[in-house]
Amino acid sequence: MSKVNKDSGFVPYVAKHYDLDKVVSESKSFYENLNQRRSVREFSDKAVPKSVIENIIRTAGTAPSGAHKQPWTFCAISSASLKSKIREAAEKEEYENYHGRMSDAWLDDLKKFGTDWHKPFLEVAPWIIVLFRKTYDVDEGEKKKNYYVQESVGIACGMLISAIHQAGLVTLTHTPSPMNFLAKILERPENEKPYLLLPVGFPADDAKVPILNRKSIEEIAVFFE
Ligand code: IYR
Repeated sequence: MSKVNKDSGFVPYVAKHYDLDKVVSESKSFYENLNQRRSVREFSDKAVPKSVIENIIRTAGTAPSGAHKQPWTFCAISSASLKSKIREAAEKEEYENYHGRMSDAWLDDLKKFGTDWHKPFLEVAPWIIVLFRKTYDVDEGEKKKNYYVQESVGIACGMLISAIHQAGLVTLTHTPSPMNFLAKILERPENEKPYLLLPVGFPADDAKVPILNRKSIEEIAVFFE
């Protein structure tokens, strides 16, 4: 018997009640769906309704978080002037990255992706989502520490990326480095630090992605039965 009194503050969990065949088929079809996801760097400028971006962010906001603090802010940007400010600042940092800040081994590892310091997707994609992590919350002027912020925000990102894919849109995990310029341009408060930038939109008609293999289950999992 649990010692925790769940008479108040709790509700029954609403289970799906799938039979085992359904559990198997759902697990397979979800894998097959997400296995189609690719990071795409070439976007169409076709508009995406704000309601779609709201749904995607709502989905990411269902992520579990340390003590349910939900330590995240999703900034969704469609303003052309803000997108071009972000592109200009990101390209400035990326130019430095590609011209001395990244090691030769790193540049070599990136060759197959065909990336360089030019980031046109930051202006072409109809939306940019910048995810901020909140190291602490401010409650009536008092700092309240959040828990497992990196883990929580990382999980929310994964769910955001999955929601984008499910909607038939594409994205890219872009980490211009250093990226504090995002906090400045978007005028975020002191407790918010940029975590990840994701352009969101439809793929360009002629978008290409590099040929990559995903590791097999044997390579990524160890079972103890
Ligand atoms: N941030 C740079 C470099 C870059 C780094 C990694 I690790 C990648 O997987 C891809 C790119 C850029 O966005 O070009």
